[in-house]
Amino acid sequence: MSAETNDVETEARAADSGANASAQFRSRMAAQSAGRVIDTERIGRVAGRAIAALNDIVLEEKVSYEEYNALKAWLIRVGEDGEWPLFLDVWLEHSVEEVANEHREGSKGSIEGPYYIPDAPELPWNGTIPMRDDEPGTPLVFAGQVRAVDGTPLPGAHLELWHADDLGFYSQFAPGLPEWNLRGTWIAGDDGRFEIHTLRPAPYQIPTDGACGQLIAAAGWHAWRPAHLHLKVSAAGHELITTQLYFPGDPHNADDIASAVKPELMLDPRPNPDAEGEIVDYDFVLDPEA
Ligand code: MBD
Ligand code: FE
Repeated sequence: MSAETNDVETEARAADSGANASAQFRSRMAAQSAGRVIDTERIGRVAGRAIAALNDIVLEEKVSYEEYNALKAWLIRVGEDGEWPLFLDVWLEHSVEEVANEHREGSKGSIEGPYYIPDAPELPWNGTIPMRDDEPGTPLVFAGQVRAVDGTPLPGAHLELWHADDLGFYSQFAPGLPEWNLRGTWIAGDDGRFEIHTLRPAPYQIPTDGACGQLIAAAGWHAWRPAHLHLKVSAAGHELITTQLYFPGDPHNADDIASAVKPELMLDPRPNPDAEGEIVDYDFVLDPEA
């Protein structure tokens, strides 16, 4: 472990991480929103229901002017800290994911969260994730096969993996980490098989020094997500799945702040008989493209 590198990493500030997440989101949105048609009826109904729900809470809870002004100040700070992506992904995305994936017969999905970066370096089916020479953590071999719902292997499937390091930080969202640290894209072999060489991620605490952390402290909640791997798995003619995988025994599997754990997403690692660290099998099943 390099003490020097990690000292820098732990100086991560909520507002810097938030600014990066907001900028990333904006650039990806710009590409998607060209030519989008505004559905006035739909927006009127959904936005109207959201506003009505908030008004009901004010009336039922008899919210005071003091509380209303505290809310206003807090919302302003969410924007200043760049934490709208974090706030929405932690407290709302899980329901959007549920709706988006309810038709699927294949693998279960989970939320993307604020820290995905497209176009991570491509690796062969059995490649090692980009990491520092002295990257701390337990080696993890993550092996499996990508198949269609009818069982046909999907050669050349892409598996994008990104995860936190042993201190719980993501590259490009904390200082001092190489650009693509613990981010990669594996290309499955002719049989749809992959063998990813990485490290076990640490549990992740969302930034405590920003607006979201302020809410968590004021509400008496905790800021933890259980340790997780983020994945996007895709193959030609099939629907891309965005998901996360978890590790048994994590203290926050049952109370993830982002409500993104599902029983089907639990890994079952065992000691690796051939090398230091752990090995785990997990297969992905992709639905056909609509
Ligand atoms: C994360 O790492 C994450 O995965 C989510 C969903 C929210 C905040 C941080
Ligand atoms: Fe994450």
